[in-house]
Amino acid sequence: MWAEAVKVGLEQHAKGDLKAIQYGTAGFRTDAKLLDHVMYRMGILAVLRSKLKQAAIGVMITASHNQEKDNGVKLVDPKGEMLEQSWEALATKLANAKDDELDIVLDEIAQSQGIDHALPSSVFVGRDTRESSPRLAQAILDGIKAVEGAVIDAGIVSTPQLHYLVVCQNTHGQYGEASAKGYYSKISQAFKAFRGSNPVNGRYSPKLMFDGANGVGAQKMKEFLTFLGDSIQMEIVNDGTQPGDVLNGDCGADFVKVQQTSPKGLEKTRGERCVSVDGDADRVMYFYNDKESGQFAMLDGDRIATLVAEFLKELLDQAKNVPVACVPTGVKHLHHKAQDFDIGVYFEANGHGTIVFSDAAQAKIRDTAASSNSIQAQKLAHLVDVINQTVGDAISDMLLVESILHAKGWSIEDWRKAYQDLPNRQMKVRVADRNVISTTDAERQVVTPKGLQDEIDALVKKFPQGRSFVRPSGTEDVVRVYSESDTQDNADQLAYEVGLKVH
Ligand code: 16G
Ligand code: ZN
Repeated sequence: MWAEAVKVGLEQHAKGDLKAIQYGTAGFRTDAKLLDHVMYRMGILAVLRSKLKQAAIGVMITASHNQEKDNGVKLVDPKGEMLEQSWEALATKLANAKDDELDIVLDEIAQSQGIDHALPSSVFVGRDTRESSPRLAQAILDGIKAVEGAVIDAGIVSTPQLHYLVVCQNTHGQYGEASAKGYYSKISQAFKAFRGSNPVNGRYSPKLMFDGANGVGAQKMKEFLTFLGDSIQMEIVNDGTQPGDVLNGDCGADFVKVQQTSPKGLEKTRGERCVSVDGDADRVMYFYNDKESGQFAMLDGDRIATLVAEFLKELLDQAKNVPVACVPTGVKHLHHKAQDFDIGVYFEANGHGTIVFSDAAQAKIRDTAASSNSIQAQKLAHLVDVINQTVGDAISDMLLVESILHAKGWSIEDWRKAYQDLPNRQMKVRVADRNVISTTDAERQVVTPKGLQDEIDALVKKFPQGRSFVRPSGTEDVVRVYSESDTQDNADQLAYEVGLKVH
């Protein structure tokens, strides 16, 4: 059964004595040199998953905002979701199997999952612009071929484009046409229909500066612009075409968020609305430098979430409060929870997020838009199609924000003035073992070590409007401390004092 898989594995994609690796929050991610055998095996695993689900599966090669020398791989489930958690363990097991025990582990997986080998399969493979990505893509294709799976090579795509392709394929075109052209035309048509013929409105101007992180986002944005016509006037920097351009090097959404400063090429902007995306274009960050003072101001995922939620509330003409829910850190938890609502809006502060509509809500919006003269219903129906509901999508999210700012006639300063954040601080604390800290209540209460939560509570009480949370990171060997208070000094002091307790 697995003779070919073992043979090709041994001869071309051997693991040898490389150390074990884990399927983490966002798939496997490490130095690209260590990933060849992992890719090969994930190609095989994707075929098995496709047979089990009787649907197309996606495999994306990217290390997102990590440095160029890293790479990674994540599997995309049939509805566009991240790989089901129970399979993360299978992926880890397969990736770490000895070369000559590949058949044993594959048998175990196939039998425990009841996979019928006679069934057909289909796997979409996409990759970002990293130098290592074509070679790693080939390893995945070799894996798929070794178990006679069927592959659709999507080439260079953004992560959200790959999710979109998988969903379109599995819904037989109901979500859109499963091609790059299908993606661009669906979103751009909805964007133009929502906006109407006048690109200017009030203090909103269609001029926008775009930082492509020297990655796939820049390439895809350029393709997108040919569909958007003059509804947007964009200047792209960090497009990866200039000598010395480095993926995520002093640019991109993560750089802007973490450094709280403008990326390379946009430092000298004054007042212009600027946007940064990350290395696989699933995160977006807005910012500007003040016209007069040049002071940097950022509008992150929190700002996008509130902008969108408020606007949807207005469109729906509901005076009621918007219910809020909390989940542990990580996109997969957010996406899942958002699906409990008719309309679920979620964004991480880092700029990853989207809006999901239930089937019933979607049907109602479309019916009302078609059967009544309600301009609001028609606007909402267009907006639904601007959104890539399958996963956080930097470019689709950007067009959503642009739509709302245009509708409100807002400049980026108007947006920032919508509310004032409490001063806050995020801090990393290095500890011997981050797992001694465990939490509950969506990571807002510490359970162990015993007594730590009481100490945090006591400190928080000393600070006006104080709040502080502590949790182990899911991606680094550190503990994260968050604090807020009435002034920046107080927020910093609170974080510092809580940090001391964590040590
Ligand atoms: C990963 C997650 C992100 C989460 C972050 C938390 C995906 C695609 N990304 O980047 O959602 O916010 O990890 O990392 O799932 P932390 O626990 O180290 O703060
Ligand atoms: Zn990313």
